[in-house]
Amino acid sequence: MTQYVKVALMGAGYAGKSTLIKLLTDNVTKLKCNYSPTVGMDCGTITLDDDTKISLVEMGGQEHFEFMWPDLIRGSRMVVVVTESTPKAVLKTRQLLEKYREYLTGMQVIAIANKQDLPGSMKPESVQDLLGVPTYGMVAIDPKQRVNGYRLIVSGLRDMVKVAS
Ligand SMILES: Nc1nc2c(ncn2[C@@H]2O[C@H](COP(=O)(O)OP(=O)(O)OP(=O)(O)O)[C@@H](O)[C@H]2O)c(=O)[nH]1
Ligand SMILES: [Mg+2]
Repeated sequence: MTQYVKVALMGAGYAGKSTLIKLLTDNVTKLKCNYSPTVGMDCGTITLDDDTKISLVEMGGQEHFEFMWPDLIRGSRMVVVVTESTPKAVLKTRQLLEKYREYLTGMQVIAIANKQDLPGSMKPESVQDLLGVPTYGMVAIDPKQRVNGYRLIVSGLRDMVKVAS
């Protein structure tokens, strides 16, 4: 029977969660750049092997959807916090992590410092210093980053699911 491993994507609106889901689940060569806020939630699936799939669940980042986050986080093996990489956005993300900390207990949490292509981006190491969780740089609109993104998620789960990486 197929085992589904739930991975929740958390972060403020406009951070790049939907774009990351598209990058990892659709085999497209060009990612559209128009912004349409996720209403409530969105999801995508990554197939690891015949027996294992990862369900990526995006929690809509607009403030009025935040009330759904505790329910959407529940049952996740890992939570990926996606943030824009401007100092202002990272501080906002830090506040969100603080606010939802109790729901993240016992879960593996990593962060993605997205939009590294934009000028003035903080380096992933500096973002990590502020967020206090392992942080990796990303450009989710760049299809060349697909393997990188895939690796981040799969290696974060490595000790829980047996996968060939
Ligand atoms: N320059 C740049 N733009 C990006 C990158 N990733 C995403 N974007 C753009 O940022 C905007 C917001 O991306 P979304 O993926 O919709 O953001 P989201 O986190 O899903 O937002 P909500 O659904 O409201 O929570 C879109 O216009 C994307 O094209 C990136 O790495 N670089
Ligand atoms: Mg979205």
